[in-house]
Amino acid sequence: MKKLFMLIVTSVLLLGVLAACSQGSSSGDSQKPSKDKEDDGGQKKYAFIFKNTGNPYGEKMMDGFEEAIKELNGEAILRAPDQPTAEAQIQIIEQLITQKVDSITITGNDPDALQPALTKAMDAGIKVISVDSAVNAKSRITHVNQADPEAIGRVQIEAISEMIGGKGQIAILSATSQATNQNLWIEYMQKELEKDEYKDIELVKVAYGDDLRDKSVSETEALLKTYPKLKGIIAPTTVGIAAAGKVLTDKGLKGKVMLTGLGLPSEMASYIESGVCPWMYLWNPIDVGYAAGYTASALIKGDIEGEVGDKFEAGRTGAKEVVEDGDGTQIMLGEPFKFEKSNIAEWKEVY
Ligand code: RAM
Repeated sequence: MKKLFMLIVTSVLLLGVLAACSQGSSSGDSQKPSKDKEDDGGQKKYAFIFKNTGNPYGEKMMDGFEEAIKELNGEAILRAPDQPTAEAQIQIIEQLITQKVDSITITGNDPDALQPALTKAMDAGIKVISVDSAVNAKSRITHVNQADPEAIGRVQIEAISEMIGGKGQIAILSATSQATNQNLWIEYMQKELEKDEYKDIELVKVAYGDDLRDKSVSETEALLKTYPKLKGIIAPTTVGIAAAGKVLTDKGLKGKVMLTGLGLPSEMASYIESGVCPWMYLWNPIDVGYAAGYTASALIKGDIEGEVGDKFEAGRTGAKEVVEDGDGTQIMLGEPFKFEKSNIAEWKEVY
């Protein structure tokens, strides 16, 4: 009996030692992007960093991201600095590394300046992706792109040209001068403008409202003052286009200075209905944030590596595939959608 008792005690002790050893090895691996980490059953921490606070577009994107993370039983950590700068985002990245999040999804305020901080995050095993405004290919595993940038640039030039009868001065009211998404779209606008059919259109200025409402208002006012013959404004930013819509309305310039660009239907409905902005474009920011959440999860689970040809299911937004993007990769979501008088009432309730 005593022998049996000793055997049980020894076995229990041995099992305890084995369990302690295996726990030790898995916690030692917890910084590495290994399979062990995703199998540990703990709730994953998914961080999202937008450009800056106070932008309803960013809030919609974060709503979609949070919705996806809830479906995935994870914890969503939603952050945005007060100002749309790279420095402010770097501080947040550093905090998230210390917090040991499992993924960071970032809308970059600069293509290159975040590279050291994001590389540090990836070295710590954090899955880093960009969405909406890309960081360079070395700073991320992949990028979630809302719509084809060439199409985004082209449709805005086609629109303003039609609105002003193919002739006259136009200006662009952008976000920050470092914003990768706006800069890429503007590049495609400039390429489009080289076509012969636009030879009578002159792009006089690219102004930067920094996605801040007041600055976008004062930049619009400055454009109108400096270029009294201005015929049209393209604002490829939801903050900029709403500010320009207000200025043109307040100054009674409807029909004199035409407005188009990328806007949130909920913010732009009255200007579309009044004719200040006859039509504009966007995509569904809720779906963009949602698909980004599923992309981060597929990386954490090891379902994809972010390489060309990788495929995964992004919840209600369906099957996705990783494709090429210059020297990196991306997931392309769709085409820009046109909002006009006939459909704005329906969409202004959605986002
Ligand atoms: C603003 C932001 C965002 C952009 C939209 C169209 O809200 O700059 O990054 O995608 O506009």
